[in-house]
Amino acid sequence: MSKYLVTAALPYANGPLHIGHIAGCYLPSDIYVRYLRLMNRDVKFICGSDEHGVPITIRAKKDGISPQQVVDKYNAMMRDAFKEFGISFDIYHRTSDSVHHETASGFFKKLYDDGLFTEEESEQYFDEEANMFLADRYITGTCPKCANPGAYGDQCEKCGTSLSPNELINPHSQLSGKAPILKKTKHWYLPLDKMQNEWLNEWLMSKEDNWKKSVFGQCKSWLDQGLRPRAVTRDLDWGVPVPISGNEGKVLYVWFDAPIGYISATKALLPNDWENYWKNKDTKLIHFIGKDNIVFHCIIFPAMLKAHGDYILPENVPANEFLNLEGDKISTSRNWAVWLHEYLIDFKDKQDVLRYVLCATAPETKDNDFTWKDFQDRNNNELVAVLGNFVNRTLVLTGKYFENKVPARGTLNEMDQACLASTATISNHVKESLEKYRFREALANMMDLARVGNKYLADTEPWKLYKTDVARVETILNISLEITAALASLCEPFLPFTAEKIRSMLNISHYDWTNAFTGNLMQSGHSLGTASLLFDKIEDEAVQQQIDKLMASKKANEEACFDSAQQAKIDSAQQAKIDSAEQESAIAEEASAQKPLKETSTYDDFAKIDLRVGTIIAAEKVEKTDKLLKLTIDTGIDQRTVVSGIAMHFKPEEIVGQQVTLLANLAPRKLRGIESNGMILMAEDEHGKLIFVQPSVKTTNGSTIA
Ligand code: B3M
Ligand code: ZN
Repeated sequence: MSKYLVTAALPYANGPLHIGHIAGCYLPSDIYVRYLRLMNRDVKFICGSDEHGVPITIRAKKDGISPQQVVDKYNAMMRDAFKEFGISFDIYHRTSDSVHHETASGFFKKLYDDGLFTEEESEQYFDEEANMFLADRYITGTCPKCANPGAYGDQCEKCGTSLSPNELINPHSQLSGKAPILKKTKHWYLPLDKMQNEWLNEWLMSKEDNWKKSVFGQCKSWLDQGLRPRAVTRDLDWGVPVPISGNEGKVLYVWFDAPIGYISATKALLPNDWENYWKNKDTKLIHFIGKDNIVFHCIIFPAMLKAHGDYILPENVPANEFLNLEGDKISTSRNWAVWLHEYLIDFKDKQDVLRYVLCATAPETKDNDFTWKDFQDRNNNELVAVLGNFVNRTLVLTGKYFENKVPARGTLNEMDQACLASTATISNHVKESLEKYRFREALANMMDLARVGNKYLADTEPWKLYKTDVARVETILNISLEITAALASLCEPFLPFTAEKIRSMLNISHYDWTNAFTGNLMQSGHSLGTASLLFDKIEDEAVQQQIDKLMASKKANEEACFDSAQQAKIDSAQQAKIDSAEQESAIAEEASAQKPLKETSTYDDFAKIDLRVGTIIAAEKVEKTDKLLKLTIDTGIDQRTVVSGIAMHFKPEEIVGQQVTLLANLAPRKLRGIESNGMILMAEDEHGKLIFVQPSVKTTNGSTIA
């Protein structure tokens, strides 16, 4: 029988969990594992905190505490929140544990001894003021692929591209804010270029039919660009030390050690049996992650495992897209998030409501939006009105008419038979969808069964029949209880707390998922437990409080943004506080509300600026970017190329012929290899959509604006 190793991405222990993390990988993996367990499959569910790397040291600097204190704090916090939310890991480990250090170190040493790494001395960015090499998130700059100004030295989180610091445009240190210098250092590289040709290409291409389109598509595009060797060590003082003598001050790259964390966690869970999973070709290894982790799990970690020689490779990597919040990207630094630990306090005992909403709106195939209004609606109109209502009516009527015992089933009419048949069909659909990682679909199927139940009660009206035909009412409630039992079972992977409640109301303890539904879950004469409401209505005030909380963080951000702008002017060197790149771009985005006035500029400053009227005479999308349009502008003096970040707002064909205001004497700048000569002035309308700043009547191209 095959075994399953299901992993959920190890969250960085640098902050609390939010709904984006949950919807991205923890809830889907938990649903899947609960399903496998119900099917009696041999499964181990592995997770833990990722406690190394720059994300941790940056957080420590920011909070003025040690990296160890950071990881101790957040590891405990996340562990508790997961548990309370019903995420049923078999182990929640941590990469600072000695088992992990030994495992990661041993893994590296084996690859090193086998001569698999290439060793290279190269020039890397160094911050002279901080006296430190700038690995990964210590350096930010503009992404060469999508022009995101806050891309990290190892990855652009906006477009998902994996980067190395020297690819960033306009790099600057997150420590001093300054442009870094280049300095020589030695590192070890995983020769992905070589591996691509040897086996990676072929292996990944064989996944086309089984993996999600979005996941396969990302992998394919990396392969098409050609993989490059990737450094697996860093000049840092926090992490797993490089186990080669004479290399003090170097540690394993966090993305080298973290996935090995899945192995160490399994070792900690099963000290004597872990190899029976990791080195057994009958094990299906499945990684649940968010889309920003795809390259690491689909290319780099498999390359490491294969290089080691005796490990299995992932069977599937069902990565999700991103969840947004109230129309905006979730952001830790801007506090634009719903924090799991706060939710668990504000909505005590409502874990399943959030589980339901996050599964129903899961970003399975595209980014999706969480809104508090939708949360309220789904609770009130679906959980309360459909699932809760059906279960409640069934149990209350049975209590009232039949002393809380399952009544006998008489001869079944067509409607009864159809109802049982639907239950069987739906049960199969739920299983099929779960098997294929289609959790939204599975959940919707489960809810369809509650709808079938409600319709059955509405059509048969047992409360009217009771006076005239008790025998018929017995059958109707017998069937209704049968559906309730099926619902208890089917909702278990999604809504484990609710399943437990229904189980206790029905006084049953066990479900059989391995066999098809036969319609004999409840025996007549069986005594039921005590009925209680499964869900209650969420009132406007409760969601308004949450919305107010978000609005307060929006406001605090605007103030922080204003303060930091002021501060920057007073002393930019002192401003060497580490703002994450995310925060920087967030501040830029935040500008949607009215920005404070900039510092006074002199007439001479203004006179340097050459603003002209021009006309867009051609426009096309810049390949492989979401944001950029390449425009040809007739300026009256010349026809020139301007690359503008407006592709999300306009289709190229819509804007040809528009008159625009052009900052015509801006120094040329290369974007995605295209030289841009000037900048188009834009404003925002009240919905945040960009609009052109243009003369109110058609004017001659080249007219100056002053
Ligand atoms: N800690 C990134 C993240 O939290 C990283 C995942 C590691 S999985 C091995 O998004
Ligand atoms: Zn990018």
